[in-house]
Amino acid sequence: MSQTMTSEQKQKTEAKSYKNYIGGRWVESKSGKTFSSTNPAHKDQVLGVMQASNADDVNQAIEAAQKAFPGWRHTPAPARGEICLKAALMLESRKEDLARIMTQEMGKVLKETRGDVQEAIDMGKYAAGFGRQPHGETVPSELRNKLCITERVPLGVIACITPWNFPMAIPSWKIFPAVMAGNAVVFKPASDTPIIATKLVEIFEEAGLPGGVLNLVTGSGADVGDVLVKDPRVAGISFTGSTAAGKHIAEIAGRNLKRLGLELGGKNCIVVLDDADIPLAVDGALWAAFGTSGQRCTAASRLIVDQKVQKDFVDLLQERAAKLKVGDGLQADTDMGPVINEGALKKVHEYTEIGKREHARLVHGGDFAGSDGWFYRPTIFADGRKDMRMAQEEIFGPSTLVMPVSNLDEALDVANSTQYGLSMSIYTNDLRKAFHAIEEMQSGIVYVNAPTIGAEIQLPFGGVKNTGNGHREAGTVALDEFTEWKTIYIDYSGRLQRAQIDTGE
Ligand code: UN1
Repeated sequence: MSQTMTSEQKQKTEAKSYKNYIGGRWVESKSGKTFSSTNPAHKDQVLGVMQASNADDVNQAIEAAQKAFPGWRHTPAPARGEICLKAALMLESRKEDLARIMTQEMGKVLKETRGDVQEAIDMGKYAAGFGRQPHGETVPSELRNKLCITERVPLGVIACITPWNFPMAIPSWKIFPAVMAGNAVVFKPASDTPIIATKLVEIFEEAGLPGGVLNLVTGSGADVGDVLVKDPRVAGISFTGSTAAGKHIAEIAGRNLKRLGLELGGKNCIVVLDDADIPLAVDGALWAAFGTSGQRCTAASRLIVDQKVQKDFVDLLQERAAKLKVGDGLQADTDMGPVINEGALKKVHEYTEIGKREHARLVHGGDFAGSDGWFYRPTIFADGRKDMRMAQEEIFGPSTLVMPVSNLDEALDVANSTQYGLSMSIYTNDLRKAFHAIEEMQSGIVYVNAPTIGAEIQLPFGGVKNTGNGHREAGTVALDEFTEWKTIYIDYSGRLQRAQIDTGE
C-alpha cells in the first residue's frame, strides 16, 4: 500500500470486514474483491468492508440452498415456526442496536429505523404463526368415497433481492414467509445496506436455522443479482426495487417461466378535498413526502389539492417544511436524514431543475443542505400539472408536487394518470366522496384520512399497473409468492370412478 493513502482507503483498512454466509459458514468471496459500506450522513465514513461476490459465490450459495432444501422441507412447519419466532424475539431484544446500525448505514432517523426493525419483528411473529395454520382446503368431491384436498408446497430455492430503503423490513417480508413455507433462500441485499442485512442473517443463524436454508451473498446487481436470476436452479425470485430493474428481471425470469414477485416503483398521491381537515392533511403530507427523505415506494410525491384550499394547504405545508431539521439521523433533533448516495442526491436535484423548466412553482427547498453527507432540503413545488415529468416520474427523494384540481372527478383523473399504482390517499370528511375514491383509485393500497405511508404487515402489500406483477407481500397471502398448490384426490371406493361421467351412481 502506498504512503499516500486517501482517508477512505485508510478507513477501509481499519473498518470491520464482513463475509458471505453460505451453507452455514461465513466465507470470503472467491473474487478476492471487496467494497465499502459508507455512512450517507458522513460520506467519508466507512462502516464496513463487504465481499464483492461473483458468479462462483452465487453458484456455491445455490448449491448450498439446494442441499439444505429437502431436510428443511420435511421439517414440520411448527418447528420451522419456532425458529422464526426465536429470530423475531432476538430482533426485538436487539432493536435499539439494529436501529442505530441502520441509521448509520442508510441515513433515516432513529425513530424510523426503529420502525423498520419493528416491521421485521412483527413479520417474524406473524409468519411464525403460519406454522400452525391450515395450509390447504378440504373440498367436496362430485363422486362418492373420494376425498379432495389441497396443500401448499414450497418451490425450492428462492432468490430474495432487496432494496436499501427498508433494509430489514423488506427482507423480512420475503425471508420469513419463504422459509416458513419450507424453501431455501439466497439473499442478495442492496449494496448500500449490506451490514444490516448481515445482522439479520446472523440472527437467523443464532435462532437455529439450519445451514444452507438462508444464504447471504453481497455484491452488485450485475455480478450477483443477474447470475441468481438467470440460474435455472433458482425456482422463484422475490424482488423489490425500481420498475426498470423489475422489467429487466422479468424478461430473464420469463424465459425460464420462473415464479416472480415484483414490488416496484410508485408515484403515490394524497388527494385533499375542500371539506378536509387541512391541518390533518398537512400533517399527513409532510410525513408521507419527507419521511425517510421521501425514499419510500409509498412516498407521496404528488399532493392533489382542491384549488379552493390550495393556498391554505401550501402555506401551512411550507411553514411546517421550513421547520424540519435536516441532518444526521442519529441526532435526537433531526427530522430528516440524508438521501442514500451521491447518485440519489444528483437525481433529486435534477428533478428540481426539471420542475423549474416545466414552470412548476418552487415553494420551498430545491437545494443541497450541507456538504458532509448527501443532504437535500425538503422540496415543495406547486402549480403542478399531470403532464409534467415531475408528476409522472418517481424521484425517490424529498421532493413533492402540489397539483391543483377543481373537483373530486378531476382529482381522481389526475391521481390515476401515472404508470404506477401503489398507494393513494384521500382527505375528506364526506363519506360518499371517500367511498367513491376508494372505488375509483387505481392503487394496491388506499388510505382515507391517513398518509400514503405506514402499511402494516398483517395486510397485503403491493400495487397495480407498473408497480408490480400482481403479487402481494405480507398479510394472509404472504405464502402465495413462495408456494405452489398441490391438489390431491384420494379415492377409497375400490373401483374406477370417472369424474364428470359416473356422477349419478
Ligand atoms: C417501501 O417503501 O418499499 O408503508 C416499503 C410503508 C412501509 C413500507 C414501505 N411500511 O411506508
